[in-house]
Amino acid sequence: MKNEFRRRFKAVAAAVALLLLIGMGGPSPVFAQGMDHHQASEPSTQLTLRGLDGKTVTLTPEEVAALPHKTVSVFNSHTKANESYSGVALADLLARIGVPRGEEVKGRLFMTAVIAEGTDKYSVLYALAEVDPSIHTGDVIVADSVDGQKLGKDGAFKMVSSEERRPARWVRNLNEISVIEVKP
Ligand SMILES: Nc1nc2c(c(=O)[nH]1)N[C@H]1C(S)=C(S)[C@@H](COP(=O)(O)O)O[C@H]1N2
Ligand SMILES: [Mo]
Repeated sequence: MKNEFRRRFKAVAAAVALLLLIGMGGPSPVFAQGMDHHQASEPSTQLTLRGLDGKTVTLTPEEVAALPHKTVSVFNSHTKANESYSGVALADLLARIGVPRGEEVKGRLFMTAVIAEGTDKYSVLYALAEVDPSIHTGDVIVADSVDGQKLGKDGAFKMVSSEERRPARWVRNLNEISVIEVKP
């Protein structure tokens, strides 16, 4: 009886070990996503904005550079450095595709999301209310320079927001911003 138990225990242990080995061979998608955050991605070269009614505008770095800029000074907890980004307020860009701002942000617009995506498909979500300077204290900008220099490996554009403890929603190589209604 005791031997039978041992035999079964060994069989189960071997199966578990095998499953663990297979698991290590191919990381799960969740694990893979956790690991990719330092990897270089294709540099962004343009920025496409998609509005609520399907209106789409694509801007070149030159077009973005010509718009009014503001500077946001942040502490990057990843690099442990102060950084000063210059860029265009996201609300100003969204206004170009007809997204309401200021006092016009009300009702169902509080269930509206702004999704920012990089060339590597990394994407993050902001609530429209977080992006509106009349509501939120934080600044959300599409930066095109840092400390007076081009962004280099971070591409032509990088989403940067103040008030974040971790720079996880700062999308490097930003190339697409879509506004969607979460509750249609
Ligand atoms: N395009 C893109 N941007 C991204 C990421 C990513 O994987 N792809 N990772 C994010 C995360 S989780 C962090 S912590 C920071 C890290 O940025 P850094 O490597 O430039 O410090 O970038 C953010 N922006
Ligand atoms: Mo991160």
